[in-house]
Amino acid sequence: MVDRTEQQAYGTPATVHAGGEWQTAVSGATREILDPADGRPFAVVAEGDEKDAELAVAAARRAFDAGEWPRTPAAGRAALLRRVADLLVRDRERLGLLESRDAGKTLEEGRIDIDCVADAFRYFADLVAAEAPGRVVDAGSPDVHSVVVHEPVGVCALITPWNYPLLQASWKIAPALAAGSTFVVKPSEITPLTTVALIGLLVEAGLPAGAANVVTGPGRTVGARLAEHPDVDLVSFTGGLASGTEVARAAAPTVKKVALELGGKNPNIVFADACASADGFDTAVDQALNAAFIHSGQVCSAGSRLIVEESVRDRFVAELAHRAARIRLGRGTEQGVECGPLVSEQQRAKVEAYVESALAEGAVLRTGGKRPRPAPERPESGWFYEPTVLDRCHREMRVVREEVFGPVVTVETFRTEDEAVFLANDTEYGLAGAVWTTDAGRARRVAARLRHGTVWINDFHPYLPQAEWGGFGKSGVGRELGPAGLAEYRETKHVYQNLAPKPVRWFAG
Ligand code: TXE
Repeated sequence: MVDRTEQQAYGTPATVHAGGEWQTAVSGATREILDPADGRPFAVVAEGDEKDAELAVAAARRAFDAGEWPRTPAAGRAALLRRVADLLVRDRERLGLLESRDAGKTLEEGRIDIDCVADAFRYFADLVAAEAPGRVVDAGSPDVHSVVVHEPVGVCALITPWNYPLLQASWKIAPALAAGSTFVVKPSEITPLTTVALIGLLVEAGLPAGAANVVTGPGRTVGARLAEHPDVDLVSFTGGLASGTEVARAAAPTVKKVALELGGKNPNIVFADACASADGFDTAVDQALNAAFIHSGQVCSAGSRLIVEESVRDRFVAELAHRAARIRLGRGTEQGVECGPLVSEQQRAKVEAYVESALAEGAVLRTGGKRPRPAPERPESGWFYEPTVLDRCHREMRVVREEVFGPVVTVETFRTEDEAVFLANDTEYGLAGAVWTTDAGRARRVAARLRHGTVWINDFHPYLPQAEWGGFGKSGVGRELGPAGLAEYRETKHVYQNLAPKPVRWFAG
């Protein structure tokens, strides 16, 4: 049973938001949101279905076709986005805490997420504010004025996952609004709270009614209806490969624009030269730890495949396992905790099954591979799992090929640069990868050969709002962030104006 006072303290109503109104789900259904640290409910949201999706799409359609937002000049749209960023900063503690409780991350990670969300709003505000209104094209005649303009794509369906709930929503919402589009967002059914809260901030910032709508509820009802809806012009999805292909299939008959961000199986290549000095070794191990275990590995760009040069493998893996075993697991809001639980019981069961299959296929467990002992900061009812290092892995293993999305790193080795590149690219995904080396030439050569959307050299995980994010292969279609992340939410139009029209006389009559 949820404590109503606690729910009110977070300020997230148990309603959907369509057409500028907060309202209960049409069916009246609700869903309890569980805290992954103890499995207990701590908030209630509306459990929408297809009917709520219908209402929200109709509202977004009206707001696009007849509302003021798509016709608001760029400076006005940028000003609103900046107001939203200021409100996010004002509410950083509340939202950071909400994200920590909902997604099971540490409070500090929750706060950092909110900072990154504010940065995304500011970035897209600056981008549209600085843009030229169109590109004049030389039509080869003084009697023709030809210009290419970018217009909002229309009604956008935005479907988001549970690992970075507000951050992933903001990478879609901020550019959609910057472009002048309207939207319906459907957050993950298990982590909807900060997205609902963000809609409140958009309303407070003065966004016209109907431009922003949120429907909480399951993917198979709300999400599927949004993806197939004929009045939706674009669907942008972040989540797993299986659901992403479903979304693409549902969207196909209406030929809407589709953007997909579907995760990865990301290589972290460590050359022996990077470990030659004590500092170099310490840094490479520290970053491999961060790459694999931040947010319990529930990160689309997690460095879940360590590909290390054979000559340093034993030393590297021993130190990695030693440090992984010392990571302090617990409730994200507890002082001193470094890593939270997995997001759900199902996710932990999935991780456990992958580790079991890896051991059956011959992997050697260096640390982890089980649930931790319960402790005051780590109740038994929470969905915790120990950081796990699996040595002696090879490319045929399921754990090496499929996205585990948990605190599990596999170790493969190489002897030559070619072999390292081969292993790194030996995946159906292609989201991100890293190379560690002190040889600048090798770093650039390897980076150029990696078939991944982001490549880090001597680093892991940083992203920039001004640089595109997205994947090769089955990691997705399209890009988020950067100018391309704005372009997703636009249509391109060529306007050709003849200043001196005359007959063409193609036809004699
Ligand atoms: O995500 P889903 P799930 C991976 C990770 C995880 C697996 C499954 O490996 O174990 O995916 O996780 C909505 N039509 N990632 O099941 O299903 C759903 O309601 C429309 C990678 O939690 O992909 C939610 O809002 N929508 C990842 C969103 O899609 C549908 C992040 C994502 O849920 C739908 C999360 C449908 N048919 C999991 N089915 C990343 N790349 O960041 C589901 N949804």
